[in-house]
Amino acid sequence: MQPLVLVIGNQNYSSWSLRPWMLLRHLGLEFEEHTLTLDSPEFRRDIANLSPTLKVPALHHGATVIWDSLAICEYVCELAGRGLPRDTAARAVARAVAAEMHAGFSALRDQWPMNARAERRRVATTPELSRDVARIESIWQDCRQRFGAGGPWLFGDYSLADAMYAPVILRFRTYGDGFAPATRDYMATALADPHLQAWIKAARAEPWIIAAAELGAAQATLPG
Ligand SMILES: N[C@@H](CCC(=O)N[C@@H](CS)C(=O)NCC(=O)O)C(=O)O
Repeated sequence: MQPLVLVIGNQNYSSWSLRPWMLLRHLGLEFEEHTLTLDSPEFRRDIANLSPTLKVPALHHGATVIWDSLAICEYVCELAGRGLPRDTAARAVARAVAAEMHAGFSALRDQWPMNARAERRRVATTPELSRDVARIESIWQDCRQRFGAGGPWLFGDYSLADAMYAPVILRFRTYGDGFAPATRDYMATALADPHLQAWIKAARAEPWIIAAAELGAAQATLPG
């Protein structure tokens, strides 16, 4: 197979980059990372040659370039022959929840920007943000209950749907509180995942700060 090269942004902030990166790692497909620092002269210089939308992520596979996180996730599932549930109904629901993430949750995306290394941040809650969080909790609970019997992920085995929600796990960890038990269980599974841990470690090692994505006052750690 021709080598796969995934063009990504900063691991601390680039939520769209995290999704295909997680799926490639879980599918065991070897790939090279090409990192462009968001909001930098290097990004502006190089992106036009790497992605037609001038955004990351983009996957290069020989002469084929696939832009957009969801399209890349679908493509790598095809390459690997797995990554989506085998059952037709479960597969359709996995695609629906992935598409819902891709197209929606704008309050969550704006108000809780991904900041992989940050913990215990608190920002003011709005009704729109609360609605997004509640909807995501209900999606996760529904998928786990109806389709998750075969393993710890949304559809049992790790799938494209888990990859699409990986940045939400990090957002919930950074800003959230008071989640339902089912949410906490799924977050614990996702946060213990060695691939997500590797991403967080890489994010912590990055020197770049994007002020616009540094929201919320850090809460003091309580003694004891
Ligand atoms: N719908 C696209 C969104 C991609 C996107 O917005 N990427 C951001 C980084 S997470 C980006 O490249 N921003 C750089 C810019 O807009 O200059 C996808 O799913 O891949």
